[in-house]
Amino acid sequence: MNAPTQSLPPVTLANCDSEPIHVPGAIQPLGALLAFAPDGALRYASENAPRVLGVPLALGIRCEPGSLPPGLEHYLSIWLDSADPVFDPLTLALDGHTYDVIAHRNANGLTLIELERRGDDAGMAEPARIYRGIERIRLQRDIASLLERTLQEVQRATGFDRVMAYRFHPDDSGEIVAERRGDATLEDWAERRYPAGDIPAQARRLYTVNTLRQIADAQYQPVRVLGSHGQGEQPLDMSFSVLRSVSPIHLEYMANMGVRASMSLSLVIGGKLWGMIACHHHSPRHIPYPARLACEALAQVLSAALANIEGNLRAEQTRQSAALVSRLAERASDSENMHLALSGGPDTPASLIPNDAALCLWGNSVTVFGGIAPRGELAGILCALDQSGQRLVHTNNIARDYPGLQTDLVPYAGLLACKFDPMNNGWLIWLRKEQIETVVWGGKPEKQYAVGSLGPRLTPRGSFDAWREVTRDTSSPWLPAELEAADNLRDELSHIATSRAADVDRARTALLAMLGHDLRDPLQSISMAATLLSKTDSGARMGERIRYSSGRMQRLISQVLDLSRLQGGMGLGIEKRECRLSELLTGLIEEKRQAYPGLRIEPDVQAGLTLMADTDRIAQVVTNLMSNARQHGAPRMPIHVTARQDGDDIELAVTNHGAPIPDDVMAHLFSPFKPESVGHSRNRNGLGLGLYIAEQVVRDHNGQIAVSCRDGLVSFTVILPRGVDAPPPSSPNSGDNT
Ligand code: BLA
Repeated sequence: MNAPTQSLPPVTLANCDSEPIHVPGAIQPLGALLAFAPDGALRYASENAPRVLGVPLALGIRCEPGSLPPGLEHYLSIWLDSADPVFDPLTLALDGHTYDVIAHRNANGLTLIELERRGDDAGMAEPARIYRGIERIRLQRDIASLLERTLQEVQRATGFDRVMAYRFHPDDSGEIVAERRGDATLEDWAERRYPAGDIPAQARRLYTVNTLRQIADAQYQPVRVLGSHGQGEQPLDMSFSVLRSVSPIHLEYMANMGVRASMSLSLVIGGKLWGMIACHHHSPRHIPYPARLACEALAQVLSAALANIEGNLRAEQTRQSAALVSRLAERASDSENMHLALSGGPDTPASLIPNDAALCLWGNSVTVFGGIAPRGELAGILCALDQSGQRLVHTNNIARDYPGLQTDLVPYAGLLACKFDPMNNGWLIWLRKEQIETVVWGGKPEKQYAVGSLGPRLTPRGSFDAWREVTRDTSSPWLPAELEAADNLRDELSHIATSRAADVDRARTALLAMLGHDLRDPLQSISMAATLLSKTDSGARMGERIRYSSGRMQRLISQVLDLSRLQGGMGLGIEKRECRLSELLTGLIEEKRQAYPGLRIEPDVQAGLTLMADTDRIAQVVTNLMSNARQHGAPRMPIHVTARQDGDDIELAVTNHGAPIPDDVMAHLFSPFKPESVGHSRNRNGLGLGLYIAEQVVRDHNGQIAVSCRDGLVSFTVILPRGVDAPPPSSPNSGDNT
């Protein structure tokens, strides 16, 4: 017989997830294995098969009639003819030993027959007794008692020293969620966490389809499985074999823990490994096949019950979170203030999703519903969230995904945020700590574990350290249902915010129109009366002041009126005629000088500039730019007003000396409503509408307005097309150069 040759790299800690554990080329020495081709030729046999069966065997040919034990020969022909891949087990007496004969057809169409010798079954229950446990498991109503009861049944059935329920987290790490120890001196392992790599991906895949395995003695000597074809032959696929030899890495792990025997049962829900029932024994322990099958049945009943409970829990959770979302939405629509709405009741957004802190940012203030607020400035957090350009932002590793936010969000590692009100910077935020902080490592003094040739990684302590390493800086992940709940709340609140914004908008437009129309008339009268008053001796000064103030007020009202027209979509009603720009500028500069004696204005205006434009509106733009330059420019420094023709355009600039405009002010310079926090100094003298309207005027002239800050100068530049019908500039000598 030839040993199948496999030129695979040696298995190490680094590559163990690519170890092909389904084709180990060996079995555990509990019995023997034979594999037959569909034509009945013996293709593989374990090296010990001739001894176990007491007959000589030749690979590559059919067994001689009468050479196999009679029962086996009979069933072999039935199995070879059967279309089903799973065959009934039988027992066989060979050489004074009882064997369980377990047969199945593998993925390559080979019929595998395994003979497993019965061991000493002291301390193990009869299968019938084990099956009765199914009824007791079924009576349990919640996950904890289901697990507890199943562990109890499995321990009674098998007598293992330790029986654990091992549950996978969404990141594939595992946690011991329940445990029964047969010996009071054993350490308590409940709640311990293990990294995903302790059960590598290929093992999980295998365990999802093959739900039962045992290692009767981890110090076994594997028995080789030999094939008929020699070199280049495919190794035998033993995915569903009961005697399959297991990974040497896992054997070392067991040795380091002092565990001599194990059995594990998969808990599979919806095709996914939910967890395992894992059993340990500190001396060799071989569970007879019928008892293992019965345990597997318990695990399957448990899986079905878990699936049922989890399905109900999920449905209940969805129902509760929908109810909570609608309660919060109701409160929000009854209140003007999101903070009061969301915090003013028994439940808050913190109740929606498990978190270590939950906050609401809205209108530049914050409510913390639970936990402690993160360390950083809200403005920075808002800014980074906005930059994401998303309405739902989530990560379980802030340091990796939003490094800019990491220090601001200390002490948190996980972030789920959603934007529900863009007008008011409204964000709901849930935060989670690093997982490691919420997990305890046993706490009891560690027993000394052995360390094998692969180093300390393969010990429970090494495992925990590895888990800590892979979960550093990460929180538990945000589950799909949690993201959906957050998005539902965001959706509801954002509808409310949008419809409120629409109401506010309508009210504002009405107010603006009222201000514009109704206040203009009385102001006109005041202004006229002031003119009369200023002509009398005694009232001259008072009259001037009233006239000045009412003049300013009239300008402000005009702006408000313009705004209401713009917001109402009516436009500014621009009427273009020939506009003599050079003369207009001269006049406006003169007016400014008279109003502010001592103000230095240095014009450099090309003579005779004309364009097609609304002269009053252009005057409004220039006046606004000069007023800004006067208010914000460095005192006693000149204001430069320049105008020149540039091809078909006219370029007009108003420049003052002064510090650059800060970025936050710059961002809202041309918008009608500035955020409360910025631009106080700029708005001191008015509504801050001037530049907004100026930009609209310029835009209505198909022009552009831009600002630049450099070399200690702040410069507003307006480019206006001259318009096709405008006459060419008059000769340079014909106008007076201001
Ligand atoms: C398999 N690893 C397993 C199994 C378990 C664990 C339960 C199933 C086999 C069995 O039933 O014994 C892990 N067992 C644990 C853990 C505890 C436990 C976490 O009792 C905690 C109490 N294992 C590693 C590392 C590697 C590794 C680092 O720890 C690889 C780098 C490999 N584990 C590994 C492999 C298997 C395995 C390859 C498959 C064994 C097989 O079926 O052939």
